[in-house]
Amino acid sequence: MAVGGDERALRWAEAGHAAYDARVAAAFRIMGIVNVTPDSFSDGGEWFERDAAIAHARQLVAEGAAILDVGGESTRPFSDPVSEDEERARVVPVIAALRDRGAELSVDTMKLAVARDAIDAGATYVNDVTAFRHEPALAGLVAEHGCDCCLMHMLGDPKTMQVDPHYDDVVSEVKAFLEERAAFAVAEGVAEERIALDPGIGFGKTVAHNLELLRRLDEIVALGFTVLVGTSRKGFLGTLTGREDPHERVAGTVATNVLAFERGATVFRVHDVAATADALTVAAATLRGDGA
Ligand code: HH2
Repeated sequence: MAVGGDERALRWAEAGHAAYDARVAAAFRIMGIVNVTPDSFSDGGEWFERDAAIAHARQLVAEGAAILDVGGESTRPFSDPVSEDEERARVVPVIAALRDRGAELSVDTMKLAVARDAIDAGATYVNDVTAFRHEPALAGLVAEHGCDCCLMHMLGDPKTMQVDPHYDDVVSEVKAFLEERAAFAVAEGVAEERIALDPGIGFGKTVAHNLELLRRLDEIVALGFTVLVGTSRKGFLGTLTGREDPHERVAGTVATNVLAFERGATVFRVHDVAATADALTVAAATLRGDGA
């Protein structure tokens, strides 16, 4: 059975691999996706019921998730926004139930009020796909509580982003956007080491844009911030492999995460935690040249 980072570290340490272990465990963090939504593109409705979401989240921790990303609003292409009350009612009880369960708790929201209640319930990470553009005051909230945050690139909004996206040079434009948003966050008081930047795979991007961002991810890593990627089960993997069912895109997801890891990304937002943990453990050991 796949095990969580800390548990894996303990087992390896017991087996006499203490040095190897600490370095591999520090190499990457897996963010397990907990969608408390009826309409997410790949698992919509599967975990909408509160107890099912909580049980699923615990399973993801057992599989190696260091962070749980709890979301109550789908951002899939063409999705409709959800009211603040509805989003709060979906995510806050789930976060409260997961407190002290072995993973850092992230709330996937663009709304200040939802983030505030999620933080009160135990979240210490805010994942905002608008990078503090929807509600700039979210940056101050993150700073005040010393939370981690993820700032993601998106072209337009979910309703319009996949309508003929265009860039002259996708990597430089995404990089410039992320650099500007990170500077904004820092100016609002967020510590640099609390910020992760995310190219926003699938958010206003064609298949070619997504592939170029992954291929040249080192250019975004060069900004000096933690880099997070979210390719999990996304449409471009289906286009490339012919797999229409998102559940069948695990191998494609793993391939992109290994490539992104090699280029310097260290946080991986995925549905399939066990497979990703195994792949990144092997990739980390290989790149470091260590023997197990
Ligand atoms: N992708 C999704 C949602 N949130 N956050 C970050 N930082 N990066 C991503 O790539 C990202 C994200 C979309 O995936 P999912 O949560 O599976 O679907 P939905 O938005 O339909 O709930």
